[in-house]
Amino acid sequence: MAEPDAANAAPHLVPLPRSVSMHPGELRIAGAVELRDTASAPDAAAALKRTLDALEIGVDAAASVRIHLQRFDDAALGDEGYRLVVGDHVQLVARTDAGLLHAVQTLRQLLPAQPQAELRLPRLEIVDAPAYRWRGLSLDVARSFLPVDYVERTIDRMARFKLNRLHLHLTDDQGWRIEIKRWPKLVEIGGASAVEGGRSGWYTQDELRHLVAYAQARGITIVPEIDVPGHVQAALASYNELACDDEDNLAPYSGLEVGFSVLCLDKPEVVYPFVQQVLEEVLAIFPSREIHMGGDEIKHPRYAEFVSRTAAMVAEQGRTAIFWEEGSVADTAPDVVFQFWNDGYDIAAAVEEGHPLILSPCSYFYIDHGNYAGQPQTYDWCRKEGVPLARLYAFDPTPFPTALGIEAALWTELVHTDAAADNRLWPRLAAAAEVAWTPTAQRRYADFVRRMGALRPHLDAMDIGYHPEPDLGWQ
Ligand code: TNX
Repeated sequence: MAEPDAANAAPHLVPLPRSVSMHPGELRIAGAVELRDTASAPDAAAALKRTLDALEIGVDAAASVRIHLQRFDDAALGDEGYRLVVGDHVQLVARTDAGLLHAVQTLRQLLPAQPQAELRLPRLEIVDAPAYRWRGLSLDVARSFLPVDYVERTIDRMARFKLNRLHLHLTDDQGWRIEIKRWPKLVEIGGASAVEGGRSGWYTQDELRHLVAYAQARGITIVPEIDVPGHVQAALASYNELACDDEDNLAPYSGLEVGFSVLCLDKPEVVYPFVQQVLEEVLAIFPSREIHMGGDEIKHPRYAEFVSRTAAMVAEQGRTAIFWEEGSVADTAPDVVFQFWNDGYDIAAAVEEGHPLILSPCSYFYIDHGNYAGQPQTYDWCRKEGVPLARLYAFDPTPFPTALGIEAALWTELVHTDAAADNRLWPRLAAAAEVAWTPTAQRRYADFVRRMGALRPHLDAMDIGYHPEPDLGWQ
């Protein structure tokens, strides 16, 4: 039994909240709770209901413990911040539904992973808000397809750690995964290929709309990527006229090489209407303000012109383009976002011009690299020792003044099953979430190890096939 006036030990939460004040005693919940004010925050209310269902806690207006979801316009909380108080009742306060969703996720981590006859919550007050507004995962569904149910599960798991952007790399040389009604062969032909040993397949527009809504209800924006003008062999194999006329290699591709295919930039009358029409259908599915247009790993005299025109096309539709860092050689409006991925790339000029950055330096965030040196079926081109948990956690975004945040990337040339994806993603994605949420000055790896180690039953309850990380005592 807890001493009645002893303060509680700090709880195991990832990402680490901005401030936690422990109070003496516990709040006990047996059987049911009363819910208040759920109309003002429908997504958070639904997330709370899912949490209660998972723990077999009923909702009963006569229950002695009340959980109160409250929208309150406290500017200090920002767009995603929240306050959580456990006293005689539980109070969750935020300005937005998104903030309340995060409060629910914190409450979820305070509760046990599995149902228990009596639940105990430490009395405390948490005030929390993220350091960065972009806390992302990029999933390559093009090299090897990931089915809808796996994407759903990944969304649920991301939400648990307050990640808020899922970037889907929908097209590449080895596959085209998004139905485009005006260009049906993109999926008929381009959706039928995959990297050697990988999965083929594609999403219908209805499936993608479903995923957008599913993610949105969990506080996550899906950011689509159509990778142009390179990485397009699947598109060229589907519509040969997108290639230059002297191009003889137009077969579907299942190899590992990058940087060989390109839309024929000398046929602007073919290429730009294609990009425009694809973009129109993409925008009708994805409400995300930012739309990723790729632009990586291609050398062509008309590359910069292509990036400028594509960025303008996206802007005309009221959205903002993202390109991989190479796009920064082009002349673009200062709000165009670049995704930094080669640790050594000179991005300084773009930063100087005020371009926002998404930080994915490969030696920290390319989690197709091993959890440990030499892990089978992992790349090591960026860092031969792989990207161990401690390495990823040590990343410091603060030297990048225009950073929106960070994004971990799972490329799937060598990741062909849900189980392999789980193994590469977890627990490293939880560390990425903390890098993006918690200011660097507040983070300590040893403390993360203690908290994350204690959350293992939560990962088990979510059925995550995580890497048994020795640093966390999980071997
Ligand atoms: C680099 S990151 C790539 C991808 C590969 C990845 C493998 C980037 C913009 N291009 O095409 O899948 O490395 O680690």
